[in-house]
Amino acid sequence: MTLSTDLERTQVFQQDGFALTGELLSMAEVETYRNIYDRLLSGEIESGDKRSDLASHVPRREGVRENITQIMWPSALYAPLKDLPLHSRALTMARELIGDDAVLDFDMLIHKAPHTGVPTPWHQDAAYWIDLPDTRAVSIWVALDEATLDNGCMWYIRGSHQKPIRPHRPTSDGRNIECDCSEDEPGATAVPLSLGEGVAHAGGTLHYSRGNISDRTRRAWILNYRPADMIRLEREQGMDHGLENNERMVRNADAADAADVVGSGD
Ligand SMILES: O=C(O)CCC(=O)C(=O)O
Repeated sequence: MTLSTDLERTQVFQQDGFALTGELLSMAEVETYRNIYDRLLSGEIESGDKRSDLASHVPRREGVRENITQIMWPSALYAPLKDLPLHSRALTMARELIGDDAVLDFDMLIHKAPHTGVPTPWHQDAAYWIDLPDTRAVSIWVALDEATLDNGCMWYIRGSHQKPIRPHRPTSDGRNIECDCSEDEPGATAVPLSLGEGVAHAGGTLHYSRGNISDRTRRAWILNYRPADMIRLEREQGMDHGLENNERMVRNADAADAADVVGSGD
């Protein structure tokens, strides 16, 4: 995908449910973020209950702490992040894509270590979230390593955000959620990225990534934006994406099967 203007990018985002952002970080800036990322991963910067395994339902190989490490709210765990360039650049991109009232809802890290080989389950982010009257939302997924098919680049189902949210269910250990989908579905598109590049997806866009079967690490920084009024509504209802309580479940009524309705997660 080559995009020449901002207008085209917004049109692609609205039509397909995802769009390339282009470069958001230079190589030197990527190094700064990698350093902080690795300090979070090693525990030098403490993440407490904000750290979990996005594929905890899959048996782990010996010596592997998480199949897929997810750390919610890095910007809350390490305050200087807010003064580094990514948050303001991603905010500008989010406002371009969903409107000037967009503000940061939450951020997170998703890391796939070499040879962990476990896919991120197919899901729509909106299934983790409570119902809101204004569903505009954008996640900006930023590659701190080259993202390829072999180390787990993102995959999307083009146009899926325009269809009803699919039924989701808790993963077998109840700690994350998933839905039925596959790379064989029409519109399935892999999005390899170079270092420092990003891809933006909508809250209703079906996505997943393959397991990392390569020798290389796959570090992604993800920033989520939605209208300020909707964030206010979410917070009033106790929904803070793991800032206080890092519990993930099916929360959106449309995505919940009758049996799975649990007040419900990212
Ligand atoms: O990085 C991944 O594998 C999954 C990312 C994801 O689910 C998201 O950004 O919402």
